Amino acid sequence: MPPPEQEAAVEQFDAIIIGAGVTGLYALYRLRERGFSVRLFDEGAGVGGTWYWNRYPGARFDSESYTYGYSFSEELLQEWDWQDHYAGQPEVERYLNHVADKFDLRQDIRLSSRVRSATYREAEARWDVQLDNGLRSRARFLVAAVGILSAHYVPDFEGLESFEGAWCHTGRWPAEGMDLAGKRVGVIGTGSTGVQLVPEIAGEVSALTVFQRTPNYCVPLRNRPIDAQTQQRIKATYADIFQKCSQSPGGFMYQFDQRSAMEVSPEERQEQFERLWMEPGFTKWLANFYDVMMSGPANEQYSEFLRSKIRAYVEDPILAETLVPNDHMFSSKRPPCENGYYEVFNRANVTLVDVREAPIERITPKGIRTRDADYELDVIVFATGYDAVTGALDRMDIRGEGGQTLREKFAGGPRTYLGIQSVGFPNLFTLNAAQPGGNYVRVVEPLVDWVVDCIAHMREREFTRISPTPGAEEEWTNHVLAASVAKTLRTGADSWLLGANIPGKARVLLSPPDSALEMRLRRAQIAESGYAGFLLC
Ligand code: NA7
Repeated sequence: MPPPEQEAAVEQFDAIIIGAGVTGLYALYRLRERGFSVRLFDEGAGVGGTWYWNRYPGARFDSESYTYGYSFSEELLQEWDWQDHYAGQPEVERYLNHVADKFDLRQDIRLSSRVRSATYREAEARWDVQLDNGLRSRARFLVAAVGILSAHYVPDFEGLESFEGAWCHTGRWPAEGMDLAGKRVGVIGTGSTGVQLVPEIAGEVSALTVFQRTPNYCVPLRNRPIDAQTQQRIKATYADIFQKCSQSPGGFMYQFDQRSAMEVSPEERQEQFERLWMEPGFTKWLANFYDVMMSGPANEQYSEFLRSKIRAYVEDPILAETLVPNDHMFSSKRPPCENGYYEVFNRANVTLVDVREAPIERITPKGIRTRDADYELDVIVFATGYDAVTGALDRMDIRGEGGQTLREKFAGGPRTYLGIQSVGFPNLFTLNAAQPGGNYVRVVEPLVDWVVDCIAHMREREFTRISPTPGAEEEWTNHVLAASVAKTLRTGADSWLLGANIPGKARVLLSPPDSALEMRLRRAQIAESGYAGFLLC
């Protein structure tokens, strides 16, 4: 036990939030609105979470800006003019800073404050949170709003420390930028991030080498600025936009075509594929025939349609084949939205290296060595993704009852009830552990509302402790584990969603099979029933 004078220096709050991204900022706003004392810690020097760290050229929404923004304040909706249909990182970061200022959130936020550990003190039913700088605070409730894709992952390539050039991960792109002009640049990774980055820098660098392990089905984003008339229309119809989002499985404003792709004539099917191809964003995915999202012939038809589009972009047919995905089906991963990605490979200064064929063997002082060749580089960019969902929790030392760590508990995949709470870790709300994916703010806003209502309910009843029942956790975890081994599109690709991108990580779905809509309805029922499946005392 620390001496009493040190105890006095420990600040006390009703709730501590970890993370100043879209989830944490909103949780802070809502908790404070209900009269709770709150402190929010974030490692970054600014607010924004994902939208603070991902400053790489080309970082951009794939959700429509006006469907992604917060819905809770009509004043905010009416005063904020989104510039682009799919806002770029600088615009999103400006928006989140505006939110922090408008709602006076900064007074309760401590930036450049990385949480090192959180320990549950059983006798008091409170969490003790310690920062890297040694500062300690305590709160009844701990809200982990750490993001699903925030623990950036750099593969353990031998020799990286010997590299004489500059390198960075896209999720830690320096605020002052990377000096790429006229340089020989290598990009490892062709997920959404690599696909956004590559066309942005191809014209600026002297030579660009793209190291691809798995090609993806990239679809055109077709971003454009929002004109004044459209801006007015958006502002006048926000209620309708959010209503549509709330009724869709993933919080987007699209509805599937209720027809099967296989019921219509081949001509009609092709006409729809071509028409949607010309439309922006995820229409091609989420407003398509419903069975394009399911394993089977409709998905195969659409996957083949997309392969033909890729072939049409790329002049060299052998190169085109390397860019065509053939080991997974469309929709088994969130499709990267591109802006001139495939055309880049027609440029003389761009080389594609297939590292599935010839794997990266090591980083050398001068560049990257694959099985077949040495590539001399001045800069290496790792667009190699994230240790998703559990990674950011694992990087803190979270200890619950009996000293058990969350890292140990989640070693075989998250063991939670509804992704929200875990037995042995009372009063810890893991807002980002295993929630459904989709249009993120639409998914987390109602989740935050639910958690804040639950905390307010506890205050009203003078409860001090909440935890799931072992039975509820077991049932939910088994439900997710069963979905992880079921043969579905989502389990058919080696993606971060299954932990498959991190060597040694358990292959478990990091998001439940249930849609955001189903989860919302389920949570509402649980609250109405007096929090069935949770023990409150
Ligand atoms: P992703 O989608 O996980 O992509 C990471 C990329 O890095 C992907 O192409 C990986 O190939 C590649 N990678 C990872 N490790 C290696 C090694 N060791 N060697 C070669 N290539 C490697 O992350 P993103 O940041 O692009 O996107 C994350 C999400 O952000 C995305 O889903 C959107 O929702 C927004 P692989 O495919 O594993 O073969």
